[in-house]
Amino acid sequence: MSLNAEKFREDFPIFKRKINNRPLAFLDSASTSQKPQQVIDAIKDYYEQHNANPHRSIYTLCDEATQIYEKAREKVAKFINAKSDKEIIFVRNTNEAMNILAYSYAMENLKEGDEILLTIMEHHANIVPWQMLQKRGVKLKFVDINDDGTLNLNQLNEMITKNTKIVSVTHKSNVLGTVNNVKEIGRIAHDNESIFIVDGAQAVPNMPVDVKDLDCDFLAFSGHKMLGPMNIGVLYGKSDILEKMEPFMRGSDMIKEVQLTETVWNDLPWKFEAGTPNVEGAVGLSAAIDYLSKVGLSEIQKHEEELSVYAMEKLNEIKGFKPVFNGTLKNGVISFNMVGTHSHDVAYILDEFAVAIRSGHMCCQPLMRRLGMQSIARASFYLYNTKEEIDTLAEGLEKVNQVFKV
Ligand code: C6P
Repeated sequence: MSLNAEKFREDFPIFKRKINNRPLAFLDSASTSQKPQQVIDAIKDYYEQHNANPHRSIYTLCDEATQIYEKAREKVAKFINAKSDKEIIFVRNTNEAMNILAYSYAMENLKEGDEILLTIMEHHANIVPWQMLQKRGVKLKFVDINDDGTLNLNQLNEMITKNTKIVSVTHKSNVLGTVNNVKEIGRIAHDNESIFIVDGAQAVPNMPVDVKDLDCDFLAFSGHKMLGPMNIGVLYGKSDILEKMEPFMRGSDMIKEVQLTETVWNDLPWKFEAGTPNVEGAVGLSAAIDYLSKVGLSEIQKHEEELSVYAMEKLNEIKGFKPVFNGTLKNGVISFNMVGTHSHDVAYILDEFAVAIRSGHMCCQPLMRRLGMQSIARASFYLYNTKEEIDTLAEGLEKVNQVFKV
């Protein structure tokens, strides 16, 4: 293996835990990752040494809290190669980022007859916020997938029209593992003068993502899937577009001057950050980025590929194992069903072996319908996963077969 996962595991206190007297095999990082001691310590240190409400006074602690919060923003900007930290808006998660874009960009700029081009593999976070635009006669269009789970780029080319004002696509599918050619999709979108949005929730934690290289107008991602805490995420946006947008949430800290009946908005990025910010989240995300950068995103991606290849070899030998797509995709996400067994039963039985996987519709109901399925089981890998954990997954799936007499 290219990464020494055993060594990384020592940094994660949760792996000291036993579940059902067995070591934890956590194969659900696409849902949320575990947190290393370095992230936990950074948050603890912030509360023990520096806590105050940033941007609000000039005493020592307040100044430190402001510096810490804004340094975290600079770190995020460097991590995704943004032009400036003004392009980094702290949000709660990918869902919130998409809602900001739907309210602050789409509701302000789109009119009847305009179109938003999405894909059938989108997470609900990149479908549901756009649906409200239909009230004003905006049409949502969905590009299909090919038989191997890749995106049908020919169809995307055919479906984009002069009315397509927004193209919004996931970089990596949380169900299929498909990594979309977002650079090419962005080129198509921009040739058409459409705004190009990338859902980076699954890509940013697992592979190098460079917003200048992708030339996306917006990128959304969540800290909790990349070793950071919950409730901190990022909306990246090109500053010239963000400058022209109205804020979504209004209140304190996002203002320059308030009169009784009108307000002058603050500069970027604070215009989009109403109220006391999540400093603890930013601190944790910053420590998570340090950790990931030290390991290397390309190395993490390679490790996940190696585990995926190993898993597909091993699991394909098990009777009744039906991967959603048979081994063509090697991106750290293995979605499958066990013949004659509901995915929740699979997850329940695997828990006996301390194997944690996700089961259900994966917040992708339209994709599930397209695949003719109601629910699936999903194992997903990260830097701390090992081949031994996949062996335990296989052991657990044999037990599933015994219980359901397959
Ligand atoms: N997918 C999964 O188990 P939030 O919840 O806002 O942090 O992330 C939403 C989201 C958006 N886009 C993609 C591609 C995602 O995978 C997710 C989250 C998790 O697959 C939880 S539903």
